[in-house]
Formats: sequence, C-alpha cells, structure tokens
Amino acid sequence: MKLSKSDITKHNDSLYKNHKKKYDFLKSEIENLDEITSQIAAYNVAVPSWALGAGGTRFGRFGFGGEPSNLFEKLSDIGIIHALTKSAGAISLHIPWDIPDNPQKIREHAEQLGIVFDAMNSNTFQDQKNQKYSYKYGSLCHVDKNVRHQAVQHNKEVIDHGIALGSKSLTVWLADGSNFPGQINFRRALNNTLESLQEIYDYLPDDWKMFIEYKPYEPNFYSMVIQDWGTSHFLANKLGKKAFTLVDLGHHLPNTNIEQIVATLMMDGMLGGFHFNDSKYGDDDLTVGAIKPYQLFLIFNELVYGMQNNPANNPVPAWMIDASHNVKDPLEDIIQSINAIETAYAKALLVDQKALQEAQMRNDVVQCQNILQSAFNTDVQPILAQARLSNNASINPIAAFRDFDIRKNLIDERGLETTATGL
Ligand SMILES: [Mn+2]
Repeated sequence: MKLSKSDITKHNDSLYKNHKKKYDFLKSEIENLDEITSQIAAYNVAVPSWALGAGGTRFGRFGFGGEPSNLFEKLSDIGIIHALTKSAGAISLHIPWDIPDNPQKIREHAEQLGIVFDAMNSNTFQDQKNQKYSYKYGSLCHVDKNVRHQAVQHNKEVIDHGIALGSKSLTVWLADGSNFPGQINFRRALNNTLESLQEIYDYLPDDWKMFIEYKPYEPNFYSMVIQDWGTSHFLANKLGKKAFTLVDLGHHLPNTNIEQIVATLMMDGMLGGFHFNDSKYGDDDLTVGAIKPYQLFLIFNELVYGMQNNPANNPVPAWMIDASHNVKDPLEDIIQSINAIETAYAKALLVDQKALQEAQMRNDVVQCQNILQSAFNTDVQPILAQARLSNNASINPIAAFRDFDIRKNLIDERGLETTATGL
C-alpha cells in the first residue's frame, strides 16, 4: 500500500480551516513562530526495522495482522508513516534480522519513499542458527578469545552491510554482564570489551560514527559491562573521535536526571545518538511521551541549548524511536511517538533562553520555573500540523491513518498471520 500526495491533500482540505484559525492565533502570540515551524518541519527521526510488528514480552506476543515480513515491506510501512508525517525519513536496521538479498533493490525502494539508512545495529545478544560459539556468557567481553573474535567479525559484517546501503554509523548495544556476584571480573570484562571495540572501531570507514549504548540492567541482573553513560563515555574517549555515547531514555535507573546527562555529554561533544521511548518502571519501551512528557520536554530543553551552544562540536544526534508495540497498532504508535518528540522539541524551542539565563544569573528561581513552564504549557499542536502541511504531509496523521483504513489494507495485502522478522 502506498499513499499518494493527492490522497493526503484531499484529506487535509476538510481539516484546513480549523487548523488555520489555531495557527493564526498562535502566530499573533509568538513572534518567531514561522522559524520554529520550519525547524520542526526539518526534523526527522529514524524508525527501527524491528518496531513495525507487534513486540511482546517474555510471556507472549499478540499480532496485529498485516505485519511486514521482510525488509522491503518494512520500508513500505515506514514509507506510509513518512508520507503522513514527513518526519520519519530514516530506517535503522538490525543485522542479522535485516540482511538484504538485493541491496540495490532495497536502496531504490528506500529512495523512492524518501528514506535514508540510519545507524546499523549489531546483535550479539542472542545466538543465531549455525553460530560456532555461544554468547551465553557474553560477546565482546567474553573470557574466550574465540567468542570475542566471532562477535568482532559480526560487527564488521554489519558495517559491510551498512556500506552497501549507504549507512554511516554503527550502534553497539551489548547484553554482556553477569547475573551473580563473582561471575565475572569487572576489569577483565571491561578491558576485553574495550579491545574488541577497538578492533571494530579500526574497521569503521573514516566518515562513519560508532555509538555506544549503555544500560544498567537486563538481560543481566547483577552487572552490565556498559552500565551507564560514564562507562560509555570512558570507552568512546579511549576509542577515538568517531566514537560517541548513545542515550536510550529507558536505560536508566528510576528517577535518573537524564537531562543533566544530556547536558554533560554535550559539554564534552560526546552525545552521538538518542533512542526515544517512555517508561514507568524500567525499560518499558512505551510510546514516547506517554508517561513523562515534562521530563521529555526538559531533555529537549537541554538538547536545544546544546545544539544552539555547541563549542564542543557535537554532531546532530542520530535520533531513533526505540519502543515496543504490544497493544497498539505499531504504525499508529510510531506516529504518536513522533508527535510527542516534536511536541517536546517545539516547546523547548519556545523557551526564552535569554530570559532564562538572566533569571538564572539573578537566582530568580520562581522566574526560571515560570519561563520553562510557560513554554511547556503552550499548545504547540498547530505548529506541528503547520510543519506537516508545509511538507505536504497530513494535518492529522492518526485520523488520516484511520480514514484511509491502512491496517485493513495491509491485512488484505499480506494476510493476518504474518510476523516481522526478528520478533
Ligand atoms: Mn535502544
């Protein structure tokens, strides 16, 4: 199924009048509104190939029907989201789940849909069929050099697949760690990991980046080798200029001040990637902004400050949605996540940075809070709608998704029983 521009334009016609009224009102209130709108219109976030089908938990998985069963179909699904939002113009692949049979054909399909290949993701957290050595006790950190070598080779292959598709970065997330005290020697495990990462790093093309993702627990429950941003930063620093830290919102212990981590990493030019999701308890991988939209806004406030004040030369972070869709239609869920990300971004752009700095210098704590919260309390939905409209996307993507009966069309095309690879 492919949406045409004229379908979307026609759908917008019935919504336009009401939208324009709201946008014009906002424009009378906010001086640089059009500037903010064009920044939102230029924003894109990558969708990971594994998020287009039902996720599930270790207790079970409930399908939606019409799920994409190969990379070509996954691209088509992102193409639908991108047509509706013009904010999902990138895909993040997972190897071995997404090894393309015909990279040229995949590249052409992506190009037609306006989608580029964002970071490649390696997988040494599970054993594949016919794999010689097991990752049961770790991969890049393993005590056995043969296992480490196999995991390094896998990462090099992931880079090769990425080169064939035009990607420019590799994200490494490791499940490596221990379940019980004494199981591993912390220093040996970290040192082995550093040596393995160095081999992978040395294989990276010059114009590539490596993102090191951290996580405090799960699947290992006593220790994770790369448990926090400090460990990721330590490794990236030792590796070299192409290595950066990647922040996944769900990979923190409860109540961690993530916005402060963002500020610290950006002060040192080390923030390379960002994975969006939301959580109540742990790494819940819920829809972005579903639980803690104010925290997301505060994080974006630091991102905007960091991007506008960037002497340390942080790259534009590789943005990706890293959520799991268990009860919502995955495509609708991703649209909601995109909306939440852009909502937080637009609100952060509304923060009067100059007034905030002046209030901070005066220690006017009340005014500091007022400045942040007046931006947060502004309804920015007309800005997002106007940004989409200016890109020929939908004023209301969820309504369009439903009015076009997209899930039913996908089920008619692909059947009820399909399962996305890797899930
Ligand atoms: Mn992640």
